[in-house]
Amino acid sequence: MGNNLTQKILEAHLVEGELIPGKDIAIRVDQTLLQDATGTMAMLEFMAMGVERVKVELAAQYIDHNLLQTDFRNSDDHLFLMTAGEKFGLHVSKAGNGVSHQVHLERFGIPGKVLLGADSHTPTAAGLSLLAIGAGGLDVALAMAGHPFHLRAPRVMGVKLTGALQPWVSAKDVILELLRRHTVKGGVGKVIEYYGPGVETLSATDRATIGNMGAELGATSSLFPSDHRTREFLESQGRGDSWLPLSADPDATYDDYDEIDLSALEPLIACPSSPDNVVPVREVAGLQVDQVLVGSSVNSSFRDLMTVCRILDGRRIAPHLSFNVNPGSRQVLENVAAQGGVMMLLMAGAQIHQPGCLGCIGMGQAPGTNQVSLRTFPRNFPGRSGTRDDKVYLCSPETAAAAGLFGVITDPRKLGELLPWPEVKNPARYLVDDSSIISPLEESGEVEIVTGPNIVPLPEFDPLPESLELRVVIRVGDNITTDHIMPAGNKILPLRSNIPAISRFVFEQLDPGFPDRAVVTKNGMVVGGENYGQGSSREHAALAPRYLGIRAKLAKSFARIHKANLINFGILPLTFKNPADYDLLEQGAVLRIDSLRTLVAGGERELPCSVNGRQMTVLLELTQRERRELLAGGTLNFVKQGGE
Ligand code: MIC
Repeated sequence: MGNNLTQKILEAHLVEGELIPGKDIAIRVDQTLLQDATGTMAMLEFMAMGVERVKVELAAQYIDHNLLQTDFRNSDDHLFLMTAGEKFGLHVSKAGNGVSHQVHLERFGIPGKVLLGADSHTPTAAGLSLLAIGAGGLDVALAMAGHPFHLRAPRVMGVKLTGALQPWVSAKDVILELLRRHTVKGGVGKVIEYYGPGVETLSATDRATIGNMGAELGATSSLFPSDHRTREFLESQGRGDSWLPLSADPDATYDDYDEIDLSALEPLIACPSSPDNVVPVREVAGLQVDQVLVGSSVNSSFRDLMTVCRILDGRRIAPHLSFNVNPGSRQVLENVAAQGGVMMLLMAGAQIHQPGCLGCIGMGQAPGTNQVSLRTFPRNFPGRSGTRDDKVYLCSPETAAAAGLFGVITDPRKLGELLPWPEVKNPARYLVDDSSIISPLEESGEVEIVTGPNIVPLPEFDPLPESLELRVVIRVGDNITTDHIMPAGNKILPLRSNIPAISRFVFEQLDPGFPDRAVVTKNGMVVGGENYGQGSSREHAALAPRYLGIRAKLAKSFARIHKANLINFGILPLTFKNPADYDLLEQGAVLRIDSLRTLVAGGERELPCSVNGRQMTVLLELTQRERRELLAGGTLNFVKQGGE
């Protein structure tokens, strides 16, 4: 029986454990990715480890999130990251050079490598056949310091692609179809591996689109074979020598199967306010649109932007509508400009922004009250745009452009009445300019790290106590996102390196009284439903609640990265043995666990406890290593005490 590609890459990187789904394994990391919003904290964590230089083949630091300089803070943080990057041997991509995911594809990705990134959309690198995994900043800092990455061996879901996409249908529709079928928790614990004859009809950046939003399925990663399309992209970047062919064995098997006939797909759209709320575009056609945003984290490649340019060429954006373009990188913008695309956008009435994440993380571009916003972004969680009760739809660049012209949601196939399908070919050789990437210095001993007042030292956390009396500070429902727990946006993102300040915003949208109540409670607990903590990799969604005194989260199930972040910062990630107990644990209820350290150290899965005096059982499903981290009060304490 042959191996699938995920197994092959994991096997080649395995340093501990066996590749049996669900079992703890550790893998060697070749490349790391930090962006500025998660990177300041990750860099502080790396510095706390006392390592002189990064120990991976390639470490990249991108400045792409905190691009609005409304005061000194973001600028100070960027200087901190640039000087720390020089000191420790990272490549630093400066503000304005583009979104980490797109730039990493262009300049650094190498097929078959393992990439660990402090951003849940790191699997965009699936476009170049990297096994790319999103993780909390501390896990990435550990990898930079030479530690392996620990995870549960994933199940591998093989998705067979057949046929070819029809005109006006594109890669975004493929991943929206998977979200429609499998929901935002359907990929938890899995790598989604694509195979079959339809794969070669997709370019590297099409594959990147699909990999990016695999994060919305909750998947550990997504993977494509490395073939002639991969080579074509690397050659167009002047990096053809990085190519190598990679694929599953012909007789490979998978743990789960699915199949998509690309020819049968139609344009799809995710309705407010979840990426899996997917319907055919025609079902919501006619709804007035106020704002369109193309680009950012996903669908910001040359092909995507140039497709929009060609559709808008010689036409005008509907008068009431604001149409915005956020290029994925400076390189994309330069190449679009070289082919006349910038003029097409300007003459059509579009606004062109600097390359970067921008509205995708709520850094500007918020829609107005009751406005409908169509975005090619990966996420439309409630309020993430910066506007409460927002109405954000996620769609392909083709659907976005159609709405731009008609002013209402429109099936892009209707564009066929105006113009022939503009099949955009990627340049055989992109214009490449790396002057906005600062390469590591050979000798960095003299470099001084500049730390502005916005960089506040990491809080210290105490070890797990022998017993805990935990009061429920908030009880929430299913699919709570990290945007609910620790919102982003222009006001809060600049506080990512200042835990005391950012903790004031925990659960801001759902319950602004949460931080004060948590502090008064001292040993607090959060109760949640299914898939608690889905979405971003931001470790602040664990770190800030921990700072406020939250010691446990009890949920029906957890999203992968959030659970790892909870352990990293010494928060017990408990699940219900009997999900009906959820009803007993309303706000104010008290759960008591005795002999906690002994139970945790002894590897007990079932923890007996009492709620308001009544007996019940909660589950702690952790590996021995994770248990030791929790006992130490978190992973940083564990590592400082010599833990491996
Ligand atoms: C996101 O989509 O939420 C982001 C921006 O990519 C985040 C990173 C962050 O919170 O800084 C992510 O998913 O990890």
